[in-house]
Amino acid sequence: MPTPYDKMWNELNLDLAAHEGLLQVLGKFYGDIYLTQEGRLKGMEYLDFVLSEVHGLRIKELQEAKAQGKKVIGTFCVFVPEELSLAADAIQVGLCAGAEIGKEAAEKVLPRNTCALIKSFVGFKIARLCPYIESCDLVVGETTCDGKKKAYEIFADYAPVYVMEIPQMKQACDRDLWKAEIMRFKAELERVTGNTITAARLKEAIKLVNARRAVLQRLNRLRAVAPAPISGRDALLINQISFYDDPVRFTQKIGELCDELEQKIKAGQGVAPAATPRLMLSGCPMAVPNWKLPFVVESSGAVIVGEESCIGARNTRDLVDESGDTLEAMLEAIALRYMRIDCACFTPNTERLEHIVDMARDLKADGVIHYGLSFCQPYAIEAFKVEKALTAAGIPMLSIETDYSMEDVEQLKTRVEAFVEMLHLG
Ligand code: BJ8
Repeated sequence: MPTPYDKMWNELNLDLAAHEGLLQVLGKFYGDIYLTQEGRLKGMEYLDFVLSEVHGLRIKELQEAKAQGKKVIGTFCVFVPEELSLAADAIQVGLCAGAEIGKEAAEKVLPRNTCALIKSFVGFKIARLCPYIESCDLVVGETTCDGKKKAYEIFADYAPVYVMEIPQMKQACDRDLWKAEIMRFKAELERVTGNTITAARLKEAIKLVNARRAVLQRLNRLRAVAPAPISGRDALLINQISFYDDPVRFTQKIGELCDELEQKIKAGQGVAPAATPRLMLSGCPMAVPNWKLPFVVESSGAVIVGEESCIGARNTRDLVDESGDTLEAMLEAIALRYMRIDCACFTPNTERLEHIVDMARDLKADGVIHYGLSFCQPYAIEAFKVEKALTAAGIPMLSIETDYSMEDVEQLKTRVEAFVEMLHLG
């Protein structure tokens, strides 16, 4: 079916037939998983709209900004400091990588036993499916897990790629390396955009990104209330959209949604009865449109009250200190803030264990589901330590490994239902 965006997608060199297939699957999936929920917040209409225009209006906005000389920077990891991109007057978008559709293309250049997230971003590019990737003037990779690190070498055959070196430990020498990487990224952004990052621009950017984190922190705090005022599916969607929507507009809209949530809480209204088991998810990020596990959980008699993930609290927990006024002080504050990210690529990574237990307690979670993408070693191995820490805290955990296919939905449902049943009995 022709759309008003066909010309734009064509100019972006998308494979129009395959892209239409992707949009159809996305629309059907969204309808089944999201629009079937009852009593949703009015504020979710904005998110429904943004999602319905995910490859339309937002891409048009990016193209208009590009026509005015702005550059678009794409990322796959929360380590890439958006503050610097904004201070260079660029737009940073998180590239999603949550769909299976480019898998076949990806498996021509990657081993089959690669995690679904990596296959997805490589497949999206090779199969020409993603207008965000095609809009990017630079894609920033990072040396987190081995799979991603090596996949960027392949990806670089198809797109302009720049790779940041992320330390794997958190000692003084690692902090020095990271600070040097921030400076190197700053220079690269200045080269790509032709703009100089000044103290005034960086200050403004720090405030902007902090404001978006703060509103997501507010949302997370409201989810600690029982009965849960918002579904886990909707909260995940909000976090997913935070990666590509305009930051000012998004922050305002989510602020309004939080006001609405407060009203619901005052009225004692929840999305599920008060006795519904409250579960927290922990582990690998769930990129758009990876809504499989939240759907399975919330159709198994539980409600999700938090995500310990990079598309969740791991990305919003820490703000950049806003007190610095010089460029040097602000760059230092950015380096410090990002070094606090507790990705499983770090060793040791004890902060993550502490964060998970604290978060589960704060959210009054009855149990935790640890989510790992198949073939993701960092999170799969760390899951054993997570379980030990949670068991010591008296919080049950279920470990799930899966990918983006729908083949195991029934099997997952059986396991989640048994876990929920066990929580009821306990
Ligand atoms: S900071 S979690 S966004 S790296 S799932 S590709 S780890 S094999 S996504 Fe991540 Fe940055 Fe860390 Fe966060 Fe590798 Fe695992 Fe795949 Fe992963």
